[in-house]
Amino acid sequence: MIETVLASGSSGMSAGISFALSEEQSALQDLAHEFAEREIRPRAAAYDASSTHPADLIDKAHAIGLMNPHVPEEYGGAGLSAFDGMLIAEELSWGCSGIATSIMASTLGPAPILLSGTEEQKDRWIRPLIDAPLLYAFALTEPNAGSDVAGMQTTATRQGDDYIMNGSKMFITNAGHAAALVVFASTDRSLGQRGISAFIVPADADGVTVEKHLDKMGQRASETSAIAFADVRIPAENLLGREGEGFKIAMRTLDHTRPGTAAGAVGVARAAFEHAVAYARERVQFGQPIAMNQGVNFLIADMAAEIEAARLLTWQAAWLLDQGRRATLQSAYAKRFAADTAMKVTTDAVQIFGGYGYMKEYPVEKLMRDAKLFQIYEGTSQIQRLVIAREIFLPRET
Ligand code: COS
Repeated sequence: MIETVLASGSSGMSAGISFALSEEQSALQDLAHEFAEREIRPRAAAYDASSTHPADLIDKAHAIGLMNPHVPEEYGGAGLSAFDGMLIAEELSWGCSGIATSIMASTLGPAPILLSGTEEQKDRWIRPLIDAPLLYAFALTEPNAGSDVAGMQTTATRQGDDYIMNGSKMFITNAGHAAALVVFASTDRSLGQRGISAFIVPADADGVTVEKHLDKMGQRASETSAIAFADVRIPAENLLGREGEGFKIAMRTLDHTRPGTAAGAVGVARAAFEHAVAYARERVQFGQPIAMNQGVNFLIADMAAEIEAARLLTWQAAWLLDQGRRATLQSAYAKRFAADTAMKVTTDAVQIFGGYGYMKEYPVEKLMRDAKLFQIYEGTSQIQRLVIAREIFLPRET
């Protein structure tokens, strides 16, 4: 009976969900947008061309509080919500997703410490992130173990009060500029994923070698490198969680960070959409703006609807995380849909620009290159589908 349903709610039927930002959230969004517009956009093309690490912009982002916004107040941070993080990620990525990745990867690196670290570990490793623009890298992928995390070959062998790490990692964002790395390694290879453990490794430890950064297609302002570990001695106190919990720590971390990556994809798609709309209005062919052609404006209409849908999925995943609920399924929905949307929208934006769109002189060429990486890092679009299918057919406890 509808009367029973109505009687059960004390604050009215519309309470509990809202798409309106609070005043503080609008101000945060404005802060991130202005930073993207004034600081990031004017430098994006140069960083893309030179493929160098945007240290100056990282320093500025840190100075105004846009780095590591989720660090709780007890460790000196702003304690912003996952939802707030979506607002920042979309705006920074609207400015340039390569520069945004350099800034936002500073959230991925410390995330396992925040999720699984002891009080002492958080005090030692998280607090300094607020005082200085330190970067921590997240080192999971290996040359022969990308999607198949459990297939990793890096080992950490207990020796007295230490672990000795040997192996290598691949495609590690900010590795060459990191103060520390959260590294996943097998402490017992016979146990497969249940033998993986997570360690905090100071980047200057003996035996850690960061290779030259890799020459990428897109997001070139974000440096990506391979790392080698040769008999690296790590104190046992740097183990995160217990031995064998590393795989689950990695998966929980990605549940928390994939929505932010999805929000970054939304930012890239939105930038391409805005350029495409402006161009379709001004480009005249056959005596009228090309926006008058259904072939063009249907592309624009699909872009607009899909960007909104992608944003709402990221907001939903963030909302669940802020409720302290498991968001594996919704994070995968958001990452899969937003990444594929960014690829489609940027490709269509190039199409609308025609020959000019294929030229480096116009902004959509870069956006299309940048978009591709969203379908690959933090789990490919195929891995997101695998996670979604598993959650449908083999749902785990919330
Ligand atoms: N949160 C907590 N625990 C999780 C989890 C999650 N999101 N997902 C899986 N687990 C747990 C499972 O419950 C299972 O626990 P038990 O051993 O106690 O049963 C364990 O982890 C293994 O899970 P599963 O069987 O699903 O692991 P698989 O190796 O078959 O598959 C995939 C895992 C493929 C989903 C995983 O390897 C993955 O996400 N790969 C992509 C990695 C990635 O994103 N790389 C990008 C680089 S990081 S920038």
